[in-house]
This record gives sequence, structure tokens and C-alpha cells, in this order.
Amino acid sequence: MTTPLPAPLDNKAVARTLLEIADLLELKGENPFKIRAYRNAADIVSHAAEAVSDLDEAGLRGWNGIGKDLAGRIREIVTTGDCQVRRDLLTEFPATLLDVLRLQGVGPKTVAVLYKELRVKSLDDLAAAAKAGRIRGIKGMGGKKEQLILQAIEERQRFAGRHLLSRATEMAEAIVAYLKEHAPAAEITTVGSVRRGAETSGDLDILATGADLSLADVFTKFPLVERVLAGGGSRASVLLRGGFQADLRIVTPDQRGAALQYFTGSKAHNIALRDRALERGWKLNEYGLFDTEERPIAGATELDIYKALGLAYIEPELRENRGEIAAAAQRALPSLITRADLKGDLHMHTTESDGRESLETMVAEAKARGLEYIAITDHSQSLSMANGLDETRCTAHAERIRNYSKTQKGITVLAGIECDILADGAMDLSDDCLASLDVVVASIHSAIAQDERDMTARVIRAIEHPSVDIIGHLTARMLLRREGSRVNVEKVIDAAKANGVALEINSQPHRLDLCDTHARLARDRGVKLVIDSDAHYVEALDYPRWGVMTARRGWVARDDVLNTLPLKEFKKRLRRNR
Ligand code: DGT
Ligand code: CA
Ligand code: CA
Ligand code: ZN
Repeated sequence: MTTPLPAPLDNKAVARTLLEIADLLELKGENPFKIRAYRNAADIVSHAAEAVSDLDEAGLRGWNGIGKDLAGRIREIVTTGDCQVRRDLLTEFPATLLDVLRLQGVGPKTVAVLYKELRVKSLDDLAAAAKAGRIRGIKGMGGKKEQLILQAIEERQRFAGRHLLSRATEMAEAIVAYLKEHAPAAEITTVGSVRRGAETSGDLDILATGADLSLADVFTKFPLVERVLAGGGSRASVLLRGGFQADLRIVTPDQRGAALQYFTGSKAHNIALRDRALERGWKLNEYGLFDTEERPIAGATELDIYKALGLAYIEPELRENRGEIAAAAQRALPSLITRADLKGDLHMHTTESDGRESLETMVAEAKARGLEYIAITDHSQSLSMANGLDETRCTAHAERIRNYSKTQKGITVLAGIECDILADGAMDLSDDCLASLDVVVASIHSAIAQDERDMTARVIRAIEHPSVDIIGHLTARMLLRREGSRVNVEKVIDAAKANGVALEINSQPHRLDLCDTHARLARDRGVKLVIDSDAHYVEALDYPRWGVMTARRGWVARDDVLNTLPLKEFKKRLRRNR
């Protein structure tokens, strides 16, 4: 058998171990340079196009930022799955302390103090200490910190066991590829929330038809399986490294459509669909659609089932019981946008601010992906951590971008900025500077805890600025990490409509912001959208895959999205040119 694992998964596992070492070093109070070296290495490894397992030490040292020591550690992790440094560090702390360290807003210094002063060794210990009011008593902490800790624990419990769409899809695709190697004639598909493109997934659901039942056995031997939860017969469940649970079901070809439909869900959609069958006196389940006498009506394909129920085919992304069944009955479903419709990408970064790649590399890679135009939108000055641009640098950068664009065939590079929206809604750069650019994305990166009134007024003030074309990642949420701001999305949408400003669907897997329902509201009110990568490195130029799925879940069609237009048309539709 050839190797079943795609490179990025391997790399991500190695990167996780490196990050854990960095965390432990920080807990210990080690040299910051050493800690940063591990974090940096994790970043390089997780974003590398090559598999770390394909490289020897010399090859690894060829990567910028990986020295002799780190190359050795990486080799050790690749070959043994772990490394001595990590094991040694773990003897100094209980492993459960790592969970505490990963809490949002709880840094290693705090954890070290809590450990020393209150013997906090785990999340449970921490929750108990916070609830008993023992944290506010520690020097330098206070009641507010205690409150934040309780909130972070609550959020973590809510998110536990869920995974980002990108990671879930990659893992599911790896499993499907592995199963196909063993059963080339079978049809094997990812179903469940991953097929629907939901922003996060609880577990992975895989459906196989035309396969021998022994495939369930093969499934339990997938290399990333940590534990087999259930097995035998036509189904199996496993726990995978990285905290995933995956379920496999094997059904016969005549049931394929019914099983695909049922296990794709959502549950709410299924229940509504079953009610429609019941209205006709029929029965719908994972085995098929049956009439009053239990005779099969449909089951081999999903289309057969929807058709028999008097419906147009409903794309998986729409199956959330949000009106799609009524729309399918009236033949009123939108024709959803596809990835191939995107002609431009209006949000990406270079080494000029916090991107990892040069202007030249980003342009070449965007061109290789078939894009007709892109905008380079580095950060503005107030994001000093990201080396944001002041007016002088912004103007010089814009000139360099335009000059470079002139040397290019087949792609146009627009000079833009991702301008910070300051706490009061003012822009981070002068009006003249912003007016001189080709496109301005305005985004919030700080003070996101404002109350609804302030936050909404802040965003609307930005929308009313004549040089703002696009609002980037509206709520600034971080999936599975922090909630978005309390902005009133409806009011923002109305302001965007009134001012001809487009709203971004930011495609970073942990953002997907606008989310599906916000995107739908915007589309319903006639606000134009853009789907952007917000790439900070090459691999991220492929993120729009996730943004497009989110748009589809928001009932978005090609015409709702400005960057599906050819450049000339696109430019005309930008706020500044209207
Ligand atoms: P998740 O895993 O939380 O991200 O969400 P799903 O949608 O993947 O849910 P999951 O894995 O529990 O089940 C997969 C699909 O199976 C679900 O979308 C619909 C179907 N299903 C599960 N339980 C039920 C049920 O009780 N009734 C109906 N009608 N369908 C169900
Ligand atoms: Ca699932
Ligand atoms: Ca499941
Ligand atoms: Zn950005």
C-alpha cells in the first residue's frame, strides 16, 4: 500500500508538538528566544508545502528559521511521534496544566502563579478556584480576571470536541482517500455537517456504497486512529489523533441516495423532509422513500427522493431547514456561487506588514491560481505588532504595487490597504491617503469588547467614510476561541446598502466572517459581498474554498458577489467609483 496520509496532516501533527514544547518552556519561564524559535518552527512546518517526513535533517535546515537543534527535534518527532525534550518538560508539570494554558486570555505567567499559589493543576481545579473566589485574592489578579477566567472555561466547554471546517474536511478527505485505496470500486463520500460546509463539525461521517463489509475493518486501521469506539458489521466509529471522532457506514447501492440524504442532514432538514413525506402518507428514512404499502418509491439517488417529494434538488449547504424546502417546492432556490466564479481576491498581506511572502510571490501564486486581479492590503499603522503602514510607507508601497502590476501580464494588482477602524470609528490613515488608493478594506482588530451601541456606531462611521469600499471580517470572531463583537449586523447591513459599501466574507477558516446567516441577510437586503482569502502566506490563497461554502450556506449567488465580475466591471462597482 502506498502512503495514505496527505502531507499537511503530518506537518500539522508535528507543529502541534512543537507548539506544546513552546508552551511548556514558557510555563517554565525559559529564554524567550528559545520559545519563539519553537513557535516559529511550528508555523513554518504547518504551512510548508512539503511533507516534513520527506526531509532529512539537512533538508530541514534548508528552511529559513530551522537550525540544527530544531531540525533534530523535528526528525525525532517525525520518526518516533514524540520527543525527549517534551517528555522531560512534562515531568516538571502535570500534563493537565497544558489545558489551562490554552484557555483564551490565560498566559503562561498567570498559569505559573496559579499553579504555585493555588495548586491549580487542571481546568477543573481552576474552575473550582474561580467559583470559590480564590483567584481575586492573588496579587495582581482581581475580580475581573476571575470573571474572565470563568467565561473562558464556559466557552471552552461549549466548543469542546468541535473542529473547524477546514481541518474537518482535510481529515475527512484523508480518510476517504485511504478507504478508496482499499476499495477502488466503491463510492465513498463525506456526509454530515462537513458535506453541508458547516463552519465547525462535531464528528466526521463517511458513507460507503458498493464496498465489502470488511471495509469497516480497514477503516479502524486508518493510521491516525487512536482508539476504536465501535466496530463490526456495516458500521464503525473511531477516535482519531487531534481529537476527531469519525463514523463509517456501509450501505447497498440501491439505498445510496437515501443514506446520503439522511446522513448529510441536517437533522432539522431531515425532519421537515420526513414531514413532507408523511403528508403524502409516505415514509422516509435512511433506507429509502416508501409508499403506504411499504413499496419503495425512491432511494438510489438524492435527486430521486427530492423529485418524488415534488422538490427541486437541494444543495447540501442549504439543508438547514431555513426555508429551503418551501423554496425548492416553488422552484425558487438560488443558483449558488461556485469557487470557479471568483475572478479576484481583494484582501491579502505581504512582508510589508505581517505577511510571510513578498509582493512578487503573492502575485505569482495568485496568478497561478487563475485570478485576474488581486488587491494587496497590508495593515495600517495602529497595528504596530503587525508592522502596519503609516502614510509615507502606504504611499510608497502603493507606488511599488502599481509599478509591479504594469510589468505583469494576465493579472492586475491593485494598491490597497486593510485600514484599521479605530475605537471611535475613525480611520487609521488620512482621508487623502485612503482616497489615493485603488481599494480600501476597513476592519476592526482591537477594542472588540465595546457594547452594542458603541460598536455599531463605530462600524457605521467607518462605512460612511467616502474612501471605504469594503468592511473586512465584520464581527472579528475567532471560531472555537472567542465570540465576535456585539455589533448590530442588521443596522450595519442597512448602512452598507445606503452607502454602496460591500461586506466581506473573510475566508480564513477560524473567521468565516460574515457567517452564513449574516451573508444571507446582506444578500436579502441587496448588499454586495466580496469573498476574500485574507492570505498571510501562499497556502492561504486557497482559503476562499471555505468562504464560498459559507456564502453558499447563505444562499448567495454569483451576482451577489463583486469579485466574480471582470476587473473593469468590478472597479465600476466599487464604492469609490460609483
Ligand atoms: P455535527 O456532527 O454535530 O457537526 O453535525 P452533523 O449534522 O454531522 O450530525 P451527526 O453527526 O450527529 O449526524 C449526521 C446526520 O445524521 C445528521 O446531520 C442528520 C442525521 N441524523 C442524526 N440523528 C438524526 C435523528 O435523530 N433524526 C434524523 N432525522 N436525522 C438524524
Ligand atoms: Ca457529524
Ligand atoms: Ca456522526
Ligand atoms: Zn487582514
